[in-house]
Amino acid sequence: MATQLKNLSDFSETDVPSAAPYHFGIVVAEWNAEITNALYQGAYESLLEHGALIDNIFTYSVPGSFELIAGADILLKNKKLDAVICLGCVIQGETRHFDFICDAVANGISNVSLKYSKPVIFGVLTTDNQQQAIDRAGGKHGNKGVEGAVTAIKMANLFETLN
Ligand code: DLZ
Repeated sequence: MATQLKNLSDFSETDVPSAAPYHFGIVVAEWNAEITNALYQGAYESLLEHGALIDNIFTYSVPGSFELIAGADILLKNKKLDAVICLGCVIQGETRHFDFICDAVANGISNVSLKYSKPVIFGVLTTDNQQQAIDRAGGKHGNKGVEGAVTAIKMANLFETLN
């Protein structure tokens, strides 16, 4: 259960509630599949580690990170979920495509979250190059998929507590 904090010392980054009661959606972008598969593995295993049930995790793939928005929207419209984790990887290219996609995905995901009043997690790597992405998909800087799963569990728990 999420508890109301009285002072900062009550807070611990390592406290993760049990994921057992919750239903999760995971939407994974196919672009940069090597990276997004690693994010997905991290997120999925982390949900299970924290007690989520296999039958309560619903995974779908979409073509690119831009489609994560519609993917999350469709999932929340059609399934009873407590949180959706969006996983993607956008790598800087030579055009402004990068900026448009990153802005659209960040705004779109937060709009879907507010529309359904459910946590929709931004597990999208936005990097200058492939190596930076590898470093954050199970490499030396951790795995953004794991971070996304832990965030989803914490937020599902918070929404449950406050609703
Ligand atoms: C078109 C495009 C480009 C150039 N780069 C990426 C990327 O680095 N990561 C990603 O997830 N998707 C990319 N896309 C695809 C767009 O997200 C989207 O799928 C297309 O623009 C079609 O809507």
